[in-house]
Amino acid sequence: MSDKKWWKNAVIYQIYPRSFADSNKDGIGDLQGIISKLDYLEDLGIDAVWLSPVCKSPQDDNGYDISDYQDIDPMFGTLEDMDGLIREAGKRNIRIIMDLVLNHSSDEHDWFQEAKKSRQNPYHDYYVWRDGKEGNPPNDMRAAFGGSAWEWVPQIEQYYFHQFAVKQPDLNWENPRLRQEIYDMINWWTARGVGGFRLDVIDQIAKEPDRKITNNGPRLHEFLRELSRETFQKADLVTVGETWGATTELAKLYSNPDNSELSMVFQFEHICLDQMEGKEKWDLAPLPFLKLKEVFGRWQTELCGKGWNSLFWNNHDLPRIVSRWGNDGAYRVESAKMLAILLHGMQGTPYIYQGEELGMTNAAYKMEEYRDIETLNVYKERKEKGYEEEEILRSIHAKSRDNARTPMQWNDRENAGFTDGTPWIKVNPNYKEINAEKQVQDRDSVFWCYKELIRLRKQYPVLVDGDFRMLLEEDERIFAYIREDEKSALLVVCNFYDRKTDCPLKELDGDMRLLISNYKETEQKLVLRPYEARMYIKEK
Ligand code: TEU
Ligand code: CA
Repeated sequence: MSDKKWWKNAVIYQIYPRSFADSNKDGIGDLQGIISKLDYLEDLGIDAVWLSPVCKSPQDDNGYDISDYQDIDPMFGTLEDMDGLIREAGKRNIRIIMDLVLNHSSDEHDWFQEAKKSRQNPYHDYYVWRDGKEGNPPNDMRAAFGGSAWEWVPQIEQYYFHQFAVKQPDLNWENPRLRQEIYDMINWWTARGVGGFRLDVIDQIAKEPDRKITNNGPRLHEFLRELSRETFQKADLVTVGETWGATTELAKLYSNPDNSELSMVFQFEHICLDQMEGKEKWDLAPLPFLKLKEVFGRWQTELCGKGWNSLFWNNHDLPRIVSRWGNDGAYRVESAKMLAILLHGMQGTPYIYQGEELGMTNAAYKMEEYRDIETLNVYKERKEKGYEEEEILRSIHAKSRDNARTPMQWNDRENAGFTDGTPWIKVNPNYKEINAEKQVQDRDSVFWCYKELIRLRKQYPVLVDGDFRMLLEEDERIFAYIREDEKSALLVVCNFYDRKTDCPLKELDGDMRLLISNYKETEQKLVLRPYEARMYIKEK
């Protein structure tokens, strides 16, 4: 391998704790629930688990609103449970990656409770305050979850800034005391044995609201370098930043191999393709397939040797990939495997979001069955704007974050084996057909395809180090590429659609050995059946 970073051939599994496994019948997943499923994760073969936030929180945004960074929310368990999880995972060579929400806290955090008492309070400057303009907010900036980004606090006659919900006031990174408190907190978690961190909306910390700058503010990389120096660089951690505003140029800074900032970032260029240009994710548009290939190809080639990619289709904010760009009807299994093979052949660290390894699907619920703050707000907002009910629901069915948040489907018993109580959100009714128990026993399942892909990544260094070349760039149905190092060439060829298609690939010669595919036998090498995907290797 090019260098010894453990996370370069790692596969990371994301857990959304409240929807994973419930141990105490309150209908909400928890840390003991996760511990009880570690054998399943070990069997799958993953190296690390990224836990969405489990710190103390009023749960206005499901834990992305933290009121105490150094305690566990009682809903999930205790600090002892967390230590137990780190220890038990460690026995299975699985590291625990925590979610750091550093752009904002909850308004119930002690810092904010103090900050809003008076302008002279020592914590006041931990947040971003401005005076109003003649009873109006300082400007017209909007929050991500709807409404103004400014909230008035009558006691001190000032507005505070929030890029997300009203209960998520933005932290002021300009303040060195705040930064130091954050570093101390991170080092405290590292000392407890945490293996890494995912950094929530990290490119928004250097905001300058007076100039309407949210992400990529002028001081961003200065802050990141200081953060990294004071914390991450002191240990062998993996760090991944969530950066909606990343370009390949910026990603090379974030993931510079000199380790001055982060290990890698999540970039969202491919994720934003199926929406109307310049509009919101709710404004649906078909996926431009050639553009998808162009985006992946560009990230693969531009970061090669100069940075590091993360590879993902899903997370707790995104719809299920098999429903989104695959086919969750007749070809659910084939298309889920195709999307897995397509992604896991590339360079970078793959992330698997809970249930993705089962081909779990979106859930088209009735409005009263949704729980997510963003979904509830967009419904209200679009109703007020006069959108038709049907159109709003179509967007929500396609893009609601709750698509990813329905309970993990463990078996075909009540509530999919997720809880013996009443689940906090409805279980997807297809759990009798789609569940872990069934798939673990079935070698042809989506689960086994993921398991095999993880194993291959450990076995073939070309998957980690090989450079990337896109093939058939102009083909309207086939996604094909080659990865190459001194010793071998690895070929991935996928039919992205539900119609049989000819495959004019000259690279597909006799010396290629099939490593994995989603159909039992290859009938004709140069014809791809619906969603057919194959990965070949050729030793030089
Ligand atoms: O998400 C960042 C973010 O920008 C989201 O609002 C995203 O745009 C939206 O979910 C897509 O529809 C992170 C977390 O992943 C998300 O769960 C949190 O709600 C958000 O930050 C605030 O902490
Ligand atoms: Ca519980």
